[in-house]
Amino acid sequence: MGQLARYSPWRVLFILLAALIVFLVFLTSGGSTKPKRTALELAASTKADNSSEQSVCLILAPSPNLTQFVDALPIIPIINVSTGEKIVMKAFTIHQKLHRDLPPTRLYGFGTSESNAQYPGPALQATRNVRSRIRWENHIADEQHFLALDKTILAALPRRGGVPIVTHLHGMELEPKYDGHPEAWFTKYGETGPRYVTQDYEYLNTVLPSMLWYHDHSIGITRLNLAAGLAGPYVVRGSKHEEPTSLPKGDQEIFLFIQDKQLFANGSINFPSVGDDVTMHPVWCPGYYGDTMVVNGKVWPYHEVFPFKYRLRILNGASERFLDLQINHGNKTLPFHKIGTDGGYLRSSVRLNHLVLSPGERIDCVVDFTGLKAGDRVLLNNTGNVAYPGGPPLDAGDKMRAVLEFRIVANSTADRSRIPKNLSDYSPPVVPAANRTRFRHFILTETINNAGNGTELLLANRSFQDPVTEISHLGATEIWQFISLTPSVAHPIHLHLVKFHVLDVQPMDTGSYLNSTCSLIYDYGQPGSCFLGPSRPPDPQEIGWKDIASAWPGNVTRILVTFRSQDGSAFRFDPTGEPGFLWHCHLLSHEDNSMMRPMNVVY
Ligand SMILES: [Cu+2]
Repeated sequence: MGQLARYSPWRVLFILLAALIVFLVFLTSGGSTKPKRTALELAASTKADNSSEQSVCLILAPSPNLTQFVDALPIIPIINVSTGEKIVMKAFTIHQKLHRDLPPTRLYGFGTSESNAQYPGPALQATRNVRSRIRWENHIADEQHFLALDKTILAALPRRGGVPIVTHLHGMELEPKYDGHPEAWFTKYGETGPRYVTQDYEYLNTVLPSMLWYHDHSIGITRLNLAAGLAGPYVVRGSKHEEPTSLPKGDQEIFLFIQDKQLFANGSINFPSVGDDVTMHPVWCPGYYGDTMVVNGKVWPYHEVFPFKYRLRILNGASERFLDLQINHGNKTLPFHKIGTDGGYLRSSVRLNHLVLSPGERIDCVVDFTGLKAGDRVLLNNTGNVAYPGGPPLDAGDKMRAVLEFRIVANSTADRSRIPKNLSDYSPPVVPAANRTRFRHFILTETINNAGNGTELLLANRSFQDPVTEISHLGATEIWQFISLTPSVAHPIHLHLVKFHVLDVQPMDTGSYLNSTCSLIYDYGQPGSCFLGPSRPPDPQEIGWKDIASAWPGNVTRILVTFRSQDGSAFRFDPTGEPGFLWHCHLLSHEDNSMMRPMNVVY
């Protein structure tokens, strides 16, 4: 009690109550093993140097001990959205079995009807430069969200009940009224957010061939709606002149939608319902790290493959968990051949032994199982630290080290696919002269309370409600510099409307910067400079067109963005209208409170 004596009786009462709730939840979850000190708790205890108090947020009751690789990987069904017909995508409450030994889990899912609504939603397949029309409908009848809301953060709170949703097509160039603005939400009961314009969206699919994804973006509850399942892949296909035709296709092209979840024994989702600082935010937590890996809606599935090449289009749909992926066959590592990014193909493939994928990020890669024998098992593994990159590593026996098992089955035919030498005419960006470039810089910070717990996250000390400061001219080229002052977590920064490139990353002395005893206007090596070393170019994982890039802690990360269509032409629509666009951190708990800013473009 010595530590607790520093706090008011109410705070002591709360901590005891929270501990009791955690204990009761653990008992009712059917857990039979003693909860051990997990990497999550270690992350919590290392988070605050000035406090021995643990984060309540990160101590969730462990999920039931589910056997890995007993369910087949679901293949996400594809819906063609470039037929000329309007597609209606409907959100419903669904109950879906995530694992052989779990009762069905209550989720929200998308489909064209209640009977085919699923988590994740179907893969929407568009043809480049052919318009898609999608009407997004909300059929979720719940009086309120089944996951706990925090009413102290700016959030969609309908007065007449219901669950607000609004769908953002992440990576698409489009008119703002079709962008899924966080305040353009709507409920089943006809109530709409203050920036609602329409729910009949049009996508011109002018971006280069690539995998995008659609997901909910409702203000203050995005983390809840994504944990509940409102997301799915969206792929833009090019003509045969725009895409290599020899790559693995058909059954040899697989969408992998990865999320971590924490589950109760009754199948339901275990999501934080008590915040670290209840006086400020009774429910909101700065992060959610589940202890169970879910791929395409199944817990640790397996997938049978031939000894052929496979194209994996991987999407990290997690709230906060970065993935550091490897493919292992016994002691051997199979390389990933990276062929594309969030924003399309590279010029030629890059061989990588591991892949880091932030929440919101996608990778297009080929893995070659040639030479493996029937019966061989190959694992898609994860070594990403909890709180990436500065958090503690996963324990040797942590089940989160595995994602998916590939099982080799025999096939007497030949694999006709190949990775062509030349994938596209992609070339790295040319940096214009400084006098033709606008520079913007942003500090990325987390507000910490006396107990060392985060209470909000900010971009340039501004929140979502502050007036628009990022107003860019159409056609302008800008360099955005992210000065990340948070100690351990990278913030994956996503810009709506545009694609960009990572220019470079440069280490800096955040302590001296915060004390104003150095400056970033001096180059590395000059007296008074905050820089601790020269800048490094984007590494092989960061090259290529991006719509999301990690701002690394203790570094200045620079991106180059031009406010025109990805193919270099002017936008074929008016991007200047209401309700405008956004840029934000894609860690969903950060985005929800309040690491998101409006962004407008003007003529
Ligand atoms: Cu963040």
